[in-house]
Amino acid sequence: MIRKIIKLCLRNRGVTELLKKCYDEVRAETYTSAIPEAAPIQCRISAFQGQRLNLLVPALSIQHVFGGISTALDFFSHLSDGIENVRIVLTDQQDFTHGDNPAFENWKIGNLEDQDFSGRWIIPAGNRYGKTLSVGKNDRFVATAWWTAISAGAIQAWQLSAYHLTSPPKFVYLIQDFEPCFYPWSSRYALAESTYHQTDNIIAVFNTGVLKQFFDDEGYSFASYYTFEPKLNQCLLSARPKALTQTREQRVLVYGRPGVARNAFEVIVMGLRLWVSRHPVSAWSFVSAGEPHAPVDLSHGKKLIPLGKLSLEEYAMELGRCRIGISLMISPHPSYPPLEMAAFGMQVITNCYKSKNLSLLSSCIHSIKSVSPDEIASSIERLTKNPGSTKSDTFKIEQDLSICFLDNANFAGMRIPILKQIFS
Ligand code: TRH
Repeated sequence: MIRKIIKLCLRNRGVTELLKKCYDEVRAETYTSAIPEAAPIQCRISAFQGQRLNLLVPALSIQHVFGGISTALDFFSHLSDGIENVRIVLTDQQDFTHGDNPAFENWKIGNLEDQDFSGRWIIPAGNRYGKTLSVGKNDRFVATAWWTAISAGAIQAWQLSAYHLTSPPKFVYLIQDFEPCFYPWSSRYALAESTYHQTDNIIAVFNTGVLKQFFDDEGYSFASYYTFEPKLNQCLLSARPKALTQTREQRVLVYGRPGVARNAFEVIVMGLRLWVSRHPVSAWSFVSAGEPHAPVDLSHGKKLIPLGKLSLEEYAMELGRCRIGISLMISPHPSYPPLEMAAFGMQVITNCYKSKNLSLLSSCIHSIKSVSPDEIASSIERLTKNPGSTKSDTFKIEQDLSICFLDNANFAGMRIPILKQIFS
């Protein structure tokens, strides 16, 4: 069909002009002046007097839960431990059922318009136009992404005025990446960056010291902050012993998310193609996990086979089966997959970014300094020549990664001080 249209256009200038006009008109009509995710959450007075902790998170359905949301939920579950009244407000999701994430089957699902009840509630707020959230004097908020921080700031200002408080309540801001860089220079870039200013009434919680270091180096300052180091997902930790009984294959696992720009899928594919062109005959196979995509031709009969988003159990089995992993993250945050691959004894290719250098954490991690197809192909070259043992040296991995990744104490010590700060 597209080929037919192109042929028609090439033959007939008038058609080209007509199509161009249509295109410009459609574009003009679809230009938007709104950033929907940053639409304010309007509040209404609540008679609810008790202390209540609220998590503002974009989504909760299992297909949206990767490292970022999973960590936010884990952090919130630690912070809210022992607190009777808790809400999870879904800022981007319009509907939620227990089937969307069975881990929350004991929570009640409400609506923005509902009156207040005690207990644990999930409130989808993706469709909030003309609706209000009931907010009491003692509601406190945890933001988890830049647009949720904008909402938390607006709610804070509303509480100050609606309840005639003498100072604004503080909110917790879980910072898991330098989010302006998720966009080109743009409104979203500017809005995301704006959340790192005027931080007097914010308690920042940084996912990793290396990310905090990046903020310091860039000149941002937070009056009150905490940092924690990532830990291995509980489900992966449980699946690890069984996964490590497998014999490793000549198989490369790519963290493949073509839809997430910072995972640099295209460069990985270019690197794989380059390596295959240098080794047209080999026994290595290539799989990609993270997001569904079409199989990618690597030439010489090799393909990058997509496995899609695996369940954590299936992902664990791949981690125990493949020898080499490639997982890029063009940001100051380490991201979880390179650490997970190393924790399962794979040889991992990832990238440095400013002061981030994961090679310092484990001898299994090989961080490339410049992200180019040649660097990737050369790293694969080195690792295929010396791919390590077919069994994982569990003791060595544990020694390498225990401090940062395999222990469970990452939120210890911050719960009580944070609760004191926000509820004082
Ligand atoms: O949420 P993420 O996309 O990434 C973010 C980024 O690093 C972000 O910038 C940072 O803010 C935040 O994490 C902390 O998730 P990430 O790090 O890519 O981790 C992916 C998780 O998804 C990993 O813990 C395991 C899981 N996973 C699956 O469930 N199935 C799969 O098939 C794969 C490959 C991973």
